[in-house]
Order: sequence, then C-alpha cells, then structure tokens
Amino acid sequence: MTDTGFRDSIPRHLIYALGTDPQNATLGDWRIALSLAVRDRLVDAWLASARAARQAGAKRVYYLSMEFLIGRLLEDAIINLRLEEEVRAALAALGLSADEVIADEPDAALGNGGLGRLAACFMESLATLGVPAFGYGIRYEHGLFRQSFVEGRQVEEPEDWLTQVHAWEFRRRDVRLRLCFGGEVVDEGGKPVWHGAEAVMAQAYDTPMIGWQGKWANALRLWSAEPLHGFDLDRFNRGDYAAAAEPEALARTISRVLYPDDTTERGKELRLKQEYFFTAASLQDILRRFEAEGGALADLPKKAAIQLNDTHPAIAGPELVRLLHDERGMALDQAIETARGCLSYTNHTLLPEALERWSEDLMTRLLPRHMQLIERIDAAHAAEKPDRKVALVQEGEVRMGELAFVMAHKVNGVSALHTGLMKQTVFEELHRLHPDRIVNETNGVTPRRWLFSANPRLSRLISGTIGEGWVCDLERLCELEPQLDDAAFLDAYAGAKRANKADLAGWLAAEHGVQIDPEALFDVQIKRIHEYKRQHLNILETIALWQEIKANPNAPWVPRVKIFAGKAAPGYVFAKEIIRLINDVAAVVNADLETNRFLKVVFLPNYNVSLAERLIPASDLSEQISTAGKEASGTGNMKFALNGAPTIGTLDGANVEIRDRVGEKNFFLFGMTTDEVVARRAVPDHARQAIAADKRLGGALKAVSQGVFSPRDRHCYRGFVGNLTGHDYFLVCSDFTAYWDAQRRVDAAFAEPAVWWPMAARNTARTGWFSSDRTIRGYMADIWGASSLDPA
Ligand code: BZD
Repeated sequence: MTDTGFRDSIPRHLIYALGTDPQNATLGDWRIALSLAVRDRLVDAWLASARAARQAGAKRVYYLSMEFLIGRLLEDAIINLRLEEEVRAALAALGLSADEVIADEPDAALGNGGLGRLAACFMESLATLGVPAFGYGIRYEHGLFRQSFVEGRQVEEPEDWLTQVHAWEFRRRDVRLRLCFGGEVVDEGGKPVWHGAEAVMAQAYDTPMIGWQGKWANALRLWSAEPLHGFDLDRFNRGDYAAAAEPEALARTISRVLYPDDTTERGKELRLKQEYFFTAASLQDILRRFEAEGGALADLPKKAAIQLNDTHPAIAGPELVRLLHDERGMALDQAIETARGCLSYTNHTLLPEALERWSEDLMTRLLPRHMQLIERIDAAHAAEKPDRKVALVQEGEVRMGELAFVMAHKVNGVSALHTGLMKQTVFEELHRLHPDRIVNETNGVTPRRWLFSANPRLSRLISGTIGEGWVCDLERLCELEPQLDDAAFLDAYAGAKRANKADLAGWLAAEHGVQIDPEALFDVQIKRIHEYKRQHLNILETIALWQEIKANPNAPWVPRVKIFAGKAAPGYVFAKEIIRLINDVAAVVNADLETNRFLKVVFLPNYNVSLAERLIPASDLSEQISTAGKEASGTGNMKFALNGAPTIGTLDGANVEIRDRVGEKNFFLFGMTTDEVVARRAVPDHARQAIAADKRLGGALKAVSQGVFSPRDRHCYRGFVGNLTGHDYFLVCSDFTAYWDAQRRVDAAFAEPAVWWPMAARNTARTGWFSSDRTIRGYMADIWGASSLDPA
C-alpha cells in the first residue's frame, strides 16, 4: 500500500468510501473517514499476526465473553499506533479539531460493567504481549441502555450504536455457521442423534484489537444472529409481508440486546439462547481452525486455551463434549478429558443471586442433548470422586458454576481475597475434591488506555522523569519513588491534577450547567449502582456533612464535590431509589446558599467508558466502599490509584492488595472486615444500635424520612429508610461512623498539600503491578500454557 499520509487518505476515504463531498461533510463523516484511514495502518500488522500464529502452529487463547466493553476505538488505535502527532496535524490542515473528531465516536457499550471492561483490557494486553488470541462474543445491535434522569429518576432508552457506520469491523462472508435449538434426541443405531427444531446462522464480524506500538493485533470476533434463509418469497408474493419477515426477525432477536442485568439471572429463555448461540458458534470456529491446521483431536488442549468469562459461556463444557463425542466419535471419557484440558473458568462473583442456574425443563426443551450430557458429565465426576455430594443438577436446576468448575482444568478468582472466599464458600466442596484447581489471578487494567491515553498530562510528567518504558512495563512506575520527596516533581504532579480538574469543571459547566470549584476535593464514586457497592452510605454521609456544615457554617470546612455516576439494572427497584435520592439530595444541597461553597453533589447521567476516562484523571478521592466480602475485585479502584486518587475503602476485593502496595498511610481504610461482617449480621437489631450510637446517622436518616429532599412527596423514602433501619443486609448503618471518621481524615490530609501530594503521587508510583499485562502473564503461566510470539 502506498502511504500518502493522512492529509490525503482522510479526504480520499471521505470521498471514495463514503461518497461524501468534503463541503457537506459532517463531523461524523470526517470521523468515519479518519477511522478508515487509521484502520488502513493496522490491517497489515493484523494479517501478519494471524499469519505468524498459523506458521508457528502456536497455541491460541480464546476468550469467550458475553460482554466486551470496549468503548471508543479510534483514539485507542491512534495512540497504540503512535499516530497522535500525524493525525493532529492532518486534521488541523483540514480545519478540524482532533479532540472533537475523536469525541464524536459513540461508545461501543457491549457490556454492563467490570466483567465486560476486564475483557476489553485483556484483549488489549493480549495484543500488546503478542499472544495469539481471539475474543469471542455477541455483536449486540443494542448495547447497554442510555440513561437519563427525569425528576431525578432513571429513565432507560435503547442504545443504537450500530445505526452509525461501524468503521472498525469486517464482516466475514466465509464465516457463517449453523446452530440449532430444541427438537429431540433420537436413538439411531445405538447412537444418540440430536435433531434440532430451530436453526439460526451465526455470522462473524471481526474487529482488530491492536497492541502497543502496533506490532501485534488479534481479532475480536462477534457473532450476529441471522436467519438460515432470507425472507419467505412465497408469503411475500401472497401479500403476507409481516409473516414473510418473521423468520428473520425471530433469528435476529438473539443478538438484538445486551441484557442490562448484572445481578440476577431472570431465567429468560432468550438469555440461555444467547449464551448457547455465541458459545456454540465459537467452539465450531475453534474446531474448524484446529482441523484446518491438521492435528489429532486429542491434541486440542495443546493448541486451544478456552477461557470462560464467568458462567455465561459455561454450556461450552457439554457443547465441546458433544462436538468431540457425538460428532467426531471420540470416546465419552476422553472427550470430557480433552474438553477439560482446553477449558478454564473465571468466577466474578460470590453473590448467590448472580450465580447462574437454569431450570432442567428449560434446558431440556432448548438443548435436549446437552441436558443428557450434563447428566453424563455429572456421573463421570461422581465415579471419579465417589464422596462428592454436590450434583450438577439440584432441585430441578442445572448449576452453571459447578458445571463450569467440573469441566475446567483451572478455575480462577479475580483478587486474593475473593479467591480465598471462593474456596471457603461457593466452591468449598469442589475445592476439597480438586485442591489444585482454584488459582488466583488478580485483575488489572491496561495502562495504555487508563493512564497514557486518558491522562496525557500525568503521562508526560512520568515519561519526562523516567522515560516512556513504563507504558508497556508498568511496574517501572516505582522508578518515580526517589522523586516523591522532590518539591519540583510534586509541584508538577499537583499541577497536572489541577489542570485535569479545571478541564473537568469547564466541561461540567458547558455540558451540564453545573458550577464547581476546581480547588475543591473531587470525591468520586462511579460504578454500577448496587446495594453492596453502597452508594447510599456515601449519600448518607453527604447529608450528615451538609447538616454539620449548616450547624457550623463558619468552621474551616474543606470544600468538596461529591461526584456520582452509574446505571441501575432496570428491574432493580432499590438501586433506582438510591439514584433518585442522590439526585434529590443534589437539588437541595446545591441550592443551599449557606453551604454550597463547601459542598456540591453531582450525579452525571449515562456513565460509560468515555465518561470514566474523563473523570478518573480529574479525581482526588476514589470511593471503594463495598460491604467486605462482596466486591470480587473491582478494577475502577486500580484506575483511580494509578491516576493519583487515594482510596477511601473497605478491606474488600483488590482494595486489600492496593493498600498492601501503596502502604497503609496512603489509603483511607474504614469498616468491618469480612469476618466482622458475618458476626455483625448475627447481632439482632444491629442497624438500630448503630443509629442510636451515632447522632449524625440518625439525623441524616430522619431528614430523608421526613421528606427534606422530597418536598413534593414527603413519604416517598419511607421504604428506603425502613430497609436501612430494619435488616440492613449490607450494613450501611454499622459502617457509617467509621466511614464518617475516615472522611474527616481525608479532609485533614487534603487541607495539607505537603501531606496530600506525596500521598497521591505514591499511589501512582506503587500501583504498577495492577497492569492487565501482569494479569495476562499470570493466566498464560498458570492456566493457558500459552506463550507470546514476540511482536518484534
Ligand atoms: O467483575 C465484576 C465484579 O463485580 C467486580 O468486582 C470485578 O472487578 C469485575 C471483573 O472481575 N462483575 C461484573 O461486572 N458482573 C457483571 O457485569 C455481570 C453481567 C451479567 C451477569 C452477571 C454479572
């Protein structure tokens, strides 16, 4: 390809690929033209990577995930290809602002939260490390819903990213696989044969995932559901237009929407169909590739490491056994062994309501052969471990966690604490039976997106101090340590943060009409709204603080802005109450002329990856305040620490490991430990006792229940307050006093720049371990047995 530079290639794509006259081009047209021009620069490396993997006969990593929360791709590609300057200059010459063009890209919101974002960070690290890999998932037509607020309440609207040209994907005409549902299993000459009743096609779309410096790229292969045949011409000709289109509509339903549910499995048939759809298509594709490259089936585990991201693809166990045994004639025991050699499973939650179970009836109806195979797998397991009590099917339900465990050679937790709890709780018996199976792989985040790209000011300071090597070797951030007592370095560090905060304040004013003081402490809690994450603990403390400021307006308060963002699952009523309360409190507190110099509350709508990229570099304090034992890991906590926002947090998930690394003086710890949580729950009336012992908490709850924040409907928070004063399962009341005290320690530290900035900078210097490169290396060594094809 001749490279004529972006000044030529951008208009060329605009004119010849989009058919748009530059004189009429919109920002969106320019953005797509730029994306195509940038894409041209990565395709060669991408194809070369696939070729190198084939030629080396390398083991490939297959990451199966219902979610890939990749966000925007254009800036990521520009940064990883190191094209920042060139693109900026070319756009300027065309009279365009690079920032505006980049910001025009809609987020690909193909995930709910941490689990989906982790998959995206892993894809980037796999490419950076030069590991041959595929991500496999679903090409949802509608990603996670768009959130807005009406009178403080969450309103959901469909997300429609695919109505725009998606410049990054390639439709693979030759990769279109057939799958079945339903029907029956018939004995044919002593062999069970599954005759499915309903068939759909899985159409592959590939998006290149490029690594640092563009040396290696892997494909993210997303499946779209399509009908076997187009529409029914006979019916159409008879004038029955709706019926003619019916098969198409039905098939497409499977990849229509991302389930907006990160807590409960609602037993929806469609969800199970989605799970089987993408898992079965991916396994067919994996076997096809393996067979095309030649090799004995028993050697599959030497060539394919298949990672199950949570239980959503857990049907992979029986499906792979079916493909090997039913369809390729391998003996059942060997098929189970071979499948287990390939498969491994990551658990992301211990919450009982989030552990998937499918009714035996539904499973039998939708996947009759799989139901039989699950029984066979269970029997084989029982034969191997005669003292096993856990059955895969219990009380008419198939337990997907146990199925994934039994069919995996390794099972991992996502932080040290979580992995320990897995062994003691949900997988206690299976761990006793298979003591070497559970391993820990603490999560990580990609430094390219979450520091280098999101925080250019801090990145420049770091690179100017220790060189650029940290970008792909994040632990080198520890080389900053000698600078942490240096006044000039700390000044520059504080300067970068202040500038980021000023940018955020400007954006909030322009986009949301909210005025905040950039000198105030930016205290940020951004994540899914969930009772265990305790946004309500934060807002109760905010109310108590407001009351205290009102009572003492002349005290030397440290000005604070409490920033919230996050979506609630549409069916999660209590989480939606929390959103409304935060918005109601914001309205009252922000309008209070007596206090609003010191305290503001902002709830930003439609939290997504791009908003996180804007907020995290401008944050002073990271709120990680879950009830101990409930947050498997957290990854936001890592992004904040890396960007110099110390944590106020409990001993939960990866907070524990963050604190170990940054040092206890640089982390605002509060609250009960996992063991204390269990003990506290056993105390009758624990919430009432806690309220009686803390006037501030009592005062805050009283204000909520009396309608101070809901003057139009004074009693609307009765249920909310009743929950907290009643059984308060997540122990908001019992942790309140400790949280309040920790916040006052934050105030004291923030008021002393000589204390605060070294603490913030230490968070950056000491969190290099939380790179997803390190996590991926852990998976490679402990789980996959895969190696890197050095992207030289
Ligand atoms: O996974 C999250 C955990 O809550 C975090 O603690 C952890 O850091 C990340 C990554 O390991 N879990 C989820 O995000 N879960 C979901 O989004 C989800 C989605 C669908 C169904 C069930 C859960």
